[in-house]
Amino acid sequence: MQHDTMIFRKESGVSRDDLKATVATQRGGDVAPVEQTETAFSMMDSHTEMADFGRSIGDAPKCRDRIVILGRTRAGKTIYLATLYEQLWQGEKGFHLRSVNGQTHMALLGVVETLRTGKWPAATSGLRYLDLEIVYKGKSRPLVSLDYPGEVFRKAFVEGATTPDVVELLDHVDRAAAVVFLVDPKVAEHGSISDAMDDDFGMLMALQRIQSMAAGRPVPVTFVLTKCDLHMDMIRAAGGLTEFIKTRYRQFVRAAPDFFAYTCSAVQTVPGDNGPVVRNDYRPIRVTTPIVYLLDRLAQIDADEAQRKNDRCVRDAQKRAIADDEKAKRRAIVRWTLFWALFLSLAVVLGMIAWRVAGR
Ligand SMILES: Nc1nc2c(ncn2[C@@H]2O[C@H](COP(=O)(O)OP(=O)(O)O)[C@@H](O)[C@H]2O)c(=O)[nH]1
Ligand SMILES: [Mg+2]
Repeated sequence: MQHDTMIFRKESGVSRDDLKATVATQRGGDVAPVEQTETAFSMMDSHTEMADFGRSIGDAPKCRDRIVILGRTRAGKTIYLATLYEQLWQGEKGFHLRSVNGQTHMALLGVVETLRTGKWPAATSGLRYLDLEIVYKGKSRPLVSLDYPGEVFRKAFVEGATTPDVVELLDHVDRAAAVVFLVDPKVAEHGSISDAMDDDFGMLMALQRIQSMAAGRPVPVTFVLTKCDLHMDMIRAAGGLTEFIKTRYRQFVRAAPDFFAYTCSAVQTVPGDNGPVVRNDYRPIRVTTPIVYLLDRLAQIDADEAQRKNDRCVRDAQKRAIADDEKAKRRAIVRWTLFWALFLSLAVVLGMIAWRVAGR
């Protein structure tokens, strides 16, 4: 199976008419950059308004500490996370995944066990958190997925509802230090128009909210097309991954500053009487890649921030040293002035006394 990866990167400092998106198509580690021109800014102003609309609920700043996995219902979130868990549960030293609570462990293990018997797990209903902690290069970060039905996304970002499920989804989104968008590409190709638009629009809204609430700190994003054991031919027929994403998720591509996109397949399937069934010897393909990318970006962002903080401290210390120096100089001038004033006064007094004594 051929899997593709690509990086969309809009170069900063370009004019409105000349916004460029550099698309690198990566196959087996070789990166061949391809230039493409986008006219993205015409959409931006109305997007900002829409983001503000999404921001009206619970807009106090939250601690951005986690990698958040977002996707509409049936996007493949649960199976993606379960296979990620399976792969990293016994991970190498310094790179592994653990559940924060027993429910998450049981839920994911249950999914893996079902998949290993060649069956699909039952769909999750209602809102449900999967709370994990990922350890990478010795540092741990929360990794959280929220399972939610598609209509909650719609209520949150299209209708602007304030129901508890919406508040919970927005709270989840607002805690993102980094985001994995999981998308089933078949929805864009063969799903209903409203589902396809909801996918694109919903992701755009979530992205806009994340960007508008991030207070200048970059929030790295990956865009993952799931179930590609089945969908690679469809993606190739559309002109490849780059073309597929550019043409099927236009709003998202225009709004995202840069993102890493790739195909993945958590499991592989064989045809069955009632649709594809899981091969019990499945091998998760590219499930760790987006997470590693995000963790590396976050480490870089943290390092840059620490460097900036350090530079600020050095600058402040220098400023303080200069101010102290100035103060010391001023004090010395005052001291010497007083000394000479006293000395001269004393000399005058002594002179006068000597003159009087001499005059008697
Ligand atoms: N062929 C294939 N189908 C998948 C894969 N991942 C998920 N699916 C299908 O998508 C359905 C929904 O997956 P699920 O993880 O429950 O989606 P969620 O609602 O986003 O959590 C599953 O029941 C499978 O039929 C995959 O890697 N390959
Ligand atoms: Mg689920």
